[in-house]
Formats: sequence, C-alpha cells, structure tokens
Amino acid sequence: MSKLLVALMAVLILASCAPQASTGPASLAVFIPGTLQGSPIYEMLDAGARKAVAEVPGAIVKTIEGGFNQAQWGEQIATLASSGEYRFIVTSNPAMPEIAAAAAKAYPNQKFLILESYSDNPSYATLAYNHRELSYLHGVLGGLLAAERKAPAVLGLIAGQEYPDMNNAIVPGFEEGLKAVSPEGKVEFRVVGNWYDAAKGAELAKGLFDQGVSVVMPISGGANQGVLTAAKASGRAVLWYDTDGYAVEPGVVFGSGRILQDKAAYELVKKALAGTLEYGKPQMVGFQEGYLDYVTDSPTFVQLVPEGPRQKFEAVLADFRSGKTQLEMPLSR
Ligand code: RBF
Repeated sequence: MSKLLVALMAVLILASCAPQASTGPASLAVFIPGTLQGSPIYEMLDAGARKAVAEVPGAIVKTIEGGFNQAQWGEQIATLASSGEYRFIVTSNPAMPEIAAAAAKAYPNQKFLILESYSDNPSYATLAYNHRELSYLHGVLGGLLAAERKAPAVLGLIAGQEYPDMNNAIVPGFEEGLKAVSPEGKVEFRVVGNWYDAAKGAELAKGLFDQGVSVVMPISGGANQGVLTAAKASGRAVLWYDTDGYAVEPGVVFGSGRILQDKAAYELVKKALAGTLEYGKPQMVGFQEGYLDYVTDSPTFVQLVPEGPRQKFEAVLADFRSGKTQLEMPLSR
C-alpha cells in the first residue's frame, strides 16, 4: 500500500472519530461580542436562545462572553468552530458576519445564526432590524419633547462606536424623524469609543446639555448609565433604544423603543434545533413584522409626555405598525 494511501486512510479514520456537532446532542454556543451586563441587546439574545434550548430535550447551550477587545473575537469564534462541539454558534451585531468569515470558511460544516446582521453567506442565517424606522420614531418623539420644553430643535445621540448601521441608518433616521416635526432640526452626534465607559458617557452628555440640548438618546451599552446620571442631574430627557427602559431611571427616560431580539432569538434557535432554519437567505424586519415596537402603553410614558405630543406621536407610530409608513433600511453587508 502506498504511503499516500495509508496517510489518507489515517486522515479518514481520524476524521470519523472527531466530534461531529451535527450528530451528537444538539449543542449551541452563544457568543456575546462584549459582555451581557449593561447590554440588553445581548441579554435578550441569550435569554431567547436559552428559552428555545430549554424546550428541546437534550439540547445544551453554553454562553461565552467575548469581552470588549474586538480584535480577539475572530479567534474566539474560530476556537469555538474548531472544537466541533457546537451545532450552531449564535451571536449578534452587524460586525459579526465579517468577523466570523474566516472561521466559517475554515470550518464549512459550522453553522452560524447571526442576529442584527444581513448576509448571504451560506454558513449564516441572519436577521436584520430596520433601525431607520426605530430611530425615526425616536426622532419624532425627541422633536416633540424639545418643542414642549421650548428648547432648540437639537437632539443628542451618543453611540458606543461608529459602524455602518449607526452612520447610515440610526443617525440619519433620528434626524429624519426630528425634521418631520421640526424642519430646521439637527442631531448632535457623539461617540464614546467603547461600550462600557460610563464616565465618558456622562461627560459627553453633560457637554450636550451645556450647549442647550434637552433630549439625548444613548446607544452605548454600559456607558448609557453615565448618560442617565448626567440627565438626571440636569433635568434633561433620555430616549431609550433597545428595551423598555422607563424603569432604568424613572422620570428621566421619556420614550422607549424596543427591539424584540429575545423573540427573534427564540424563534430562530427553535428553527435551528428543528433543522428548518434557512441559511444564506438574509431577512430584514421592522415594525410591521412585529420585531420593533415603541412602548406607549407604559404609565410612565403617559404620565411624562403631555397629551398633545403623545397623540401626535401615537398617530405616527400607528402608521408604522400598520405598514402604511415604511422606511427602507440601507443595507450594510
Ligand atoms: N451594543 C451594546 O448595547 N453593547 C455592546 O457591547 C455593543 N457592542 C457592539 C460592537 C460592535 C462591533 C457593533 C457594530 C455594535 C455593538 N453594539 C453594542 C450595538 C448593538 O449591536 C446595536 O446596534 C445597538 O444596541 C442598537 O440596537
């Protein structure tokens, strides 16, 4: 027998002994690109995935927090894929399709479920949210609140970092919504530079308040806490982006948009475990599909936002919910 043939047989035997994620118990890894604490968008991912796993006998889930050094995420994902232990790697944020691409190429049998992303990579199932619609509504409410406070039509937006969905959908959508109620309105955009520095968040918010901004929307993970503290100290209003945030700082959060990432994660992980998830076919969802919402039935919202602006806002919102108003989300792949 030639040496080559022997070597080939050895490889085949070894490969047949290697862990086969597709045949063992259904096991999935939830990779958090950051930390769970301070980032409800990731908490919802984990909660939704865990709920789905709990309903499938024998299925196992492991959550791995990648931390804030983004340069390490690709290697961490590759380590998970190379272990062969996980039938699916579940993660979320618009940068992950690119970050996981090398691992997906090196381990073509590894499947990924990536939320808040849009990609036709055949190893990925992706679902993107229409951030333009959600930030538009925040802009409308922010503009109405600023007018109510007789403040300039200037809204603040404080982001953890810049990324295509932020620059191409969230900031412009916020400004479009503001301009729909105050045509001369403008958005002051500030960047923390990471997703955890509450002191920097507070400093940026204070800078905006000092220049007369009365409403600020933070999208900066753990740094949001600093924005809340600064807003409370100066009596300004905060718009909360990913979850129902009225209770995070009562009397300071005047509006809450919601991304139903827990629902999306639950549904898609359920499908993945049942073997019915489709790969390579990205989906985009918004208000009409029921994955975005604005929390207007909270007693806090009703109490804090006067009836006039509240009714105007509810009318705009109703048109998004019914699908009468739809905004196209610019794709970033
Ligand atoms: N949002 C968070 O709340 N916490 C984070 O740690 C966080 N890290 C992110 C890292 C990258 C590279 C990108 C592109 C986005 C990140 N986001 C984070 C934003 C998140 O994906 C989402 O866009 C916002 O929460 C708005 O829904």
